[in-house]
Amino acid sequence: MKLLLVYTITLVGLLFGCYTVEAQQMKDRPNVLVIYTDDLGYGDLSCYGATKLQTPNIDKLARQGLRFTRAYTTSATCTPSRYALMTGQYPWRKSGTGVLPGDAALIVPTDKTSLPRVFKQAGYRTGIVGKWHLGLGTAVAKDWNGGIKPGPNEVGFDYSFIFPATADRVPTVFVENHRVVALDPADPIEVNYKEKIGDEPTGKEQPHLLKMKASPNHGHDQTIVNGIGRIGYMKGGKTARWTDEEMPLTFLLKAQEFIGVDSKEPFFLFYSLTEPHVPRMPSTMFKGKSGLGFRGDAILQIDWAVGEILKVLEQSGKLENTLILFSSDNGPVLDDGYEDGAVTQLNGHRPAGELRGGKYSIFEAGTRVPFIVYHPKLVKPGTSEAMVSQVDLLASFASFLKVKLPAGDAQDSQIQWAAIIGQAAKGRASLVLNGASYALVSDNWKYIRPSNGPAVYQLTNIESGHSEQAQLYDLSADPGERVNLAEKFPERVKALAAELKLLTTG
Ligand code: NG6
Ligand code: CA
Repeated sequence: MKLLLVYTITLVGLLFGCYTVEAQQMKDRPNVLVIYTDDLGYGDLSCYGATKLQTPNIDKLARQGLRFTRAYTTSATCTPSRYALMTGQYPWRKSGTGVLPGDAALIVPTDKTSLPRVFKQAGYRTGIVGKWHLGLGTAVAKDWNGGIKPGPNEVGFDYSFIFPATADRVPTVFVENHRVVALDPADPIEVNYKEKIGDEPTGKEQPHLLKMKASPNHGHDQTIVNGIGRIGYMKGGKTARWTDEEMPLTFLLKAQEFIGVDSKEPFFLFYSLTEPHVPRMPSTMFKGKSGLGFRGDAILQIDWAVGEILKVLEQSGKLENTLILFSSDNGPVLDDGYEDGAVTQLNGHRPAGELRGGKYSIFEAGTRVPFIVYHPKLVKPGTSEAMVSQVDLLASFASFLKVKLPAGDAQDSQIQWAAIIGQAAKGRASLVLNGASYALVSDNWKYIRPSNGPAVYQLTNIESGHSEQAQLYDLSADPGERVNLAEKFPERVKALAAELKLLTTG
């Protein structure tokens, strides 16, 4: 009898103990805020060495958090990088993951684990505010005037306030949980990427109506919205169209609202800024502020928005338990379609820092991006040289939150949680990169597969990395990829080429 009592007490004690540990962990789950910029380069922030502009708010995150020097996106453009971030899968495994037009169908599977679903499974309130660019609906032809789905809400976001593609592509409207915001049903929207629809002016036909000139040959000369020529044609939806100068402020307010909600659950917010992607049309208070043209102004605007977000986190008492991750979807570009002063007023600013190439490129500047992780308790402040990729976030957060991934989901996502919070100095052993060509980074070595194409993209004036010769760089001694060591180390080239082939065909 006595023994039974002891057993019972022990059992209850154990159960209670477990429960309290569990409850404690649940209570302590951090909010997670991913701040994801569009085309921000490795050298674009003062905490990454920029001297021609100052980004004090982001620098503060870097100072109090962990700043990575070898963090990568999977790709040198937006859609594939975002696809990898959302799915934990290399984008080149699936066709149709290149830069999407504004009317594309959703490319993220709705029946697999996604980054927001990891958080949902761990009991989080999930939201996305900002750029999407992963397609909407099941087909290109769709009705923009009803419920537009599937989209972010169908892949794991409880709340979404997005624009469909890029700021330079139609339709230039916000979509909040399936519906175009402020749409007048009497003025329905139509979108077409093949031919002109409606009788609204285009940049090509009536360039005198433009408030910002399009660069020749890029193609930003179709429907004019807010004085800016876009890629693609649209008609209708006049009341719903955004004003570029206001758009980032709208996103900021929506992000702040989401963060500020008083709820028992922690939040996961993917705050996906449009800056400094084209068209750069910062709000009036930032125009001319950087002295570097609208691109520099747009970067100051990002920094300001980060400061405003930090204020709301502080005011709502959430800052001390929020993990903030700041990064970018691909490298920098100056002329990406508009004459906005990015080239003419560069003033010695180096958007890629010491790295070679830029957006679209297989050289480092295409995919190596700013990456800062901040949490006052969880993250050890400092600088990390660990190699991490955004494709790893899914599995890393899943492991931290003890969410089990079904076999086959997020196949390329590695658990790099220890590196991400600064507990491990080493991250990935190797990583596949995709831009103009494919590359394999293995420890400090980078092998670029031979490929055909222009060495310099004429439109953007960016070194692509295309070469018919194999390229091998020692990134520790030569991060700027100046000295091709392929001839010196043929065996290494052979081994890396074989490994890359295996990875990309296996
Ligand atoms: C390119 C556009 C460029 C930009 C990019 C997408 C041309 C010539 N250029 O095709 O302006 O919109 O797509 O950028 O059309 S990304 O960051 O979303 O990948
Ligand atoms: Ca981008």
